[in-house]
Parts: sequence; structure tokens; C-alpha cells
Amino acid sequence: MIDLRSDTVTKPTPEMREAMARAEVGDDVLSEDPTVNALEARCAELMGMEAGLFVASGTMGNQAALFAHTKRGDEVIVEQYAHVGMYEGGAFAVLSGLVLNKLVGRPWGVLDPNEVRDAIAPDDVHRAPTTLVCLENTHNMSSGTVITAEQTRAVADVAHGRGLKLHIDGARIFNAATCLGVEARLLVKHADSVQFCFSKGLAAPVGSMVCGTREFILRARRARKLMGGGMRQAGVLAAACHVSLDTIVPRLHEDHAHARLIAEELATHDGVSIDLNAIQTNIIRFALDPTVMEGRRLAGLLRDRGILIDARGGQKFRLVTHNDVSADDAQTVAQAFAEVLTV
Ligand code: TLP
Repeated sequence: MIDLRSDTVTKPTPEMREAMARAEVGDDVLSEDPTVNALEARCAELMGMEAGLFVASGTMGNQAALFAHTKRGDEVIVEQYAHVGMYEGGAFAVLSGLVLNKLVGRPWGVLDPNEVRDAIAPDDVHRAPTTLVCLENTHNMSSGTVITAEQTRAVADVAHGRGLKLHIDGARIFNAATCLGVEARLLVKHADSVQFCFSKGLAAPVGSMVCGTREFILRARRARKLMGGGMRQAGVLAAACHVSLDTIVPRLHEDHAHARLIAEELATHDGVSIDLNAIQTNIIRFALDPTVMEGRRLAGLLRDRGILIDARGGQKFRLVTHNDVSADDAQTVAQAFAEVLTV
């Protein structure tokens, strides 16, 4: 099957399995796993930050960051469809006692600095103190659109000017960097912390990284432990992540080209709503007019042709390209859409 439901479905590559088998390990709760320690140092360097913390998932990374930046009862400004607010089980409230102030991203998940300024709570006993702003780069719900360094800086300047911190959910930050043709560190330069995932487009089986100052990472490490995320011989996982950085990051542009190819085919069909300008990385979102075809029927016809898509949204779909979707697979998918949408 060509599985386009998410880039989380990628299987570890043979090099990853090899590296996992050979990994030197120790007890990471005691900070004694050499492979994890090396990965944390490598990622901190890549992000231009002081320290890193290897965590089990993107959700844990984001939530450990929120926990470490805030205190109970604080308010966090986020984009309305941000993963941290919508798809992490309400963990911001359950684990950290936070409330969210959700703003409309214009365009494509980018927060307007003036709207952020207006949203920051005044020093008033009626209001929850605003202490953190979050950005998501790339922005999942907007088809994986990218936020530039300048756009991030504009939000950071407002946040820092009022004593707030800025966290970036960079689950797919290397996709953003690839699209913009810049180093990832440039995109997080003005932020106080970043979380990025190895288990999405980077094809590793498990793991995310949080980076920030040494002092922040010490607090995030405590948060990771209390969330039950202290792992022991985690070097077997970190070893695959090293391979991601060596071999998968340099090929992400291929995933973007495959997404574009499929999106361009979709855009030729009546009844398909798709914004080609928003197809910037490896995520395609589109809607299908129900008079053309029921969503479930489309998913079924594609499944018959060996293609899996995320059809939980009724007439709204998401397709994600990744390391297990080859150039031939992308052609097959485009051809399949051409066939099923023409009948
Ligand atoms: N996203 C998953 C699902 O949870 C929707 C996906 O298939 O795209 N931030 C962003 C922007 C994400 O897209 C995700 C996962 C996470 C955080 C959380 O990562 P995990 O799944 O590792 O907890």
C-alpha cells in the first residue's frame, strides 16, 4: 500500500535498524546514555540553542516545554488550529493548568504581531497572566505551510517586549527549512524553545527533541520525568534519529516535489478545492464537492488501487508524502486521482 495518511507511518530504514542494533547505551534517566547525550548535543548545535532533551513524542515535547515555561493559571497565545491546543488531549489544561487564547492565523497559521500584542492580558486581577506564545512551523492544519524567520521574529519581538516567551512547535521544522532553503536554526533563532519530531517526515520510529537554554532544559527534564517520559536505554531510539539527520533531512525536498505533483493533478479536477499556493512542503489538504463523489467512496476507490488516504474529515482530506513514498508512487497516486475523479 502507498500510505498517505501521515508521515508518522514511515518505517525505519535499513540503516536505522543497523544503527539501532549497534547503539551504545546507558541509563538516560541518569544522563548516562552516550547515544542520547550525543543526539541532544548535536540537535542543540543544529538549532543554535544551549541544550536539548530527547523525549518520546512531539506531544510530550510540546507539553514539557509548556510546563517548563509557565505556571498554573497562566494563559498561552496560540493559533486557533495549533496541534498543541487541538490535538494533544487538552494536556495544556490537564498537565500544566493553562488556558489558551486562540488567534486566527493569517495567512496559513502565521500569527499577526499586532493581534498578538492586543491579545496579551493587561496586568489586571480579572485576567490570567499571558506568559507564552506558540507558533507551529510547518503548520499542519494549513497544508504544511511555512513560517519565515522574519515572521517569527516579528512575533518574538512583541512577546519578548512584554516579557513573554516564544515556543515553536517545529514538528516539521526541517521541512520548513528545506522549503525556504535556510538552516533550521535561522527559523528558531528568535524563539526561546523548539520541539521537533524524528518520527514524522524524518522517518525514525520514535522520538522528538526539545531545545532551549540549559536552565529551561533542566525544567523540561523534570517535566519529562513527572509525565512518565524518563526512558532508560533510549540510545537504541536515538541511534535511528542520528540516521534521520544524516540521511533523511537531505532528501526532504523529494517529498515536497511529490506532494506538488499530486496537488497539481488534483487541481485540474472540477469539484476539488485546493489552494496550490499552500502546498509548500509534504502536506496536501483538499476538499471534494459531495456532488462529484462522497468522500468515503473516493477513499474506497483509492484503497482498491493500493492507496490509503486520511478520509476522517468527510469531504475534507489530508495527504502526506514521506520517505516511504517514492517518485513512482507519487506518479501512481496522481494517475489514480486522474482515473477516479474523471469517471
Ligand atoms: N501530528 C500527527 C497527528 O497527531 C495529527 C499527524 O499525523 O500529523 N505537532 C504537530 C504539528 C504535529 O503534527 C504532531 C503530530 C505533533 C505535534 C505531535 O507529535 P506526536 O504524534 O509525536 O505526539
